Amino acid sequence: MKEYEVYSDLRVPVNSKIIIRLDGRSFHSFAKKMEFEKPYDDSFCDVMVKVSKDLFEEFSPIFIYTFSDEISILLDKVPFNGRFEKINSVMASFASSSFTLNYDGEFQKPVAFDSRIIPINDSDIYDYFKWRQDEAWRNCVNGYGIHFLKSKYSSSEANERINGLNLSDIHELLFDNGINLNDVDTWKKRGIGVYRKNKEVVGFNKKESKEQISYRTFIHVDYDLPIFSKGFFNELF
Ligand SMILES: Nc1nc2c(ncn2[C@@H]2O[C@H](COP(=O)(O)OP(=O)(O)OP(=O)(O)O)[C@@H](O)[C@H]2O)c(=O)[nH]1
Ligand SMILES: [Mg+2]
Repeated sequence: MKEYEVYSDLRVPVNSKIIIRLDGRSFHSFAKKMEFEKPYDDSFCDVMVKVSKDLFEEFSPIFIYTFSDEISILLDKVPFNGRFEKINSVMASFASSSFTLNYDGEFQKPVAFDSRIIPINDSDIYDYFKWRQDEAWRNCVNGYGIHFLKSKYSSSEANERINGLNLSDIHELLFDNGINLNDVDTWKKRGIGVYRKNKEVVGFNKKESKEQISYRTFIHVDYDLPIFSKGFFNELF
């Protein structure tokens, strides 16, 4: 019967870096049911960060980037010998379990994440994350825009109105109504990064009777990401 497992030979090239992107399934309805704050729910964001940290501890990636209901994981070593089905199913189920363990509310039904694999050249890593960060920004402007319009108009009229506006129109509309996106938390505009950082530790060298500085790495959650540049990624690896 083993021959019926027709996708089991599908492999990711093991000599390249890969990005795995996870995305919450039907989180629009989940957010509605759970009455998440709009446009941003701090406790939901906390859970997504906890899931990202659990993924970081388990799979030791170089970088994790999260906004809204998605998580991108950059790995320099391809896990599970590149077995496509294994990577996608383990990553998605690990994220779903972590979400369930870290979430405080009562579930009406199980949550799920989908997973996709993107083999990536070093030279494309910046472009990938810039693409996702631009999406985080669009999400932010649209999120504040629709939230504002729904406070003034019916849901259908608000949707109609926002469809006729581009990002700078929405920015201006919000500004004219006392909402300055420059004052919004950086993580809402640029997403959140998880990566290793060095910490200076001052110890005492008994033999030489003097203070000694060493470095330890720790997992840093960056709520204050810069707008991504190539330099940001050059420093990570
Ligand atoms: N209220 C609220 N909703 C959020 C927040 N973050 C994410 N969401 C919801 O999650 C959705 C994520 O978008 P998508 O992934 O495109 O939509 P989805 O419903 O998850 O659909 P699939 O991913 O295709 O299954 C957004 O449209 C929002 O409705 C939040 O902080 N507050
Ligand atoms: Mg989703």
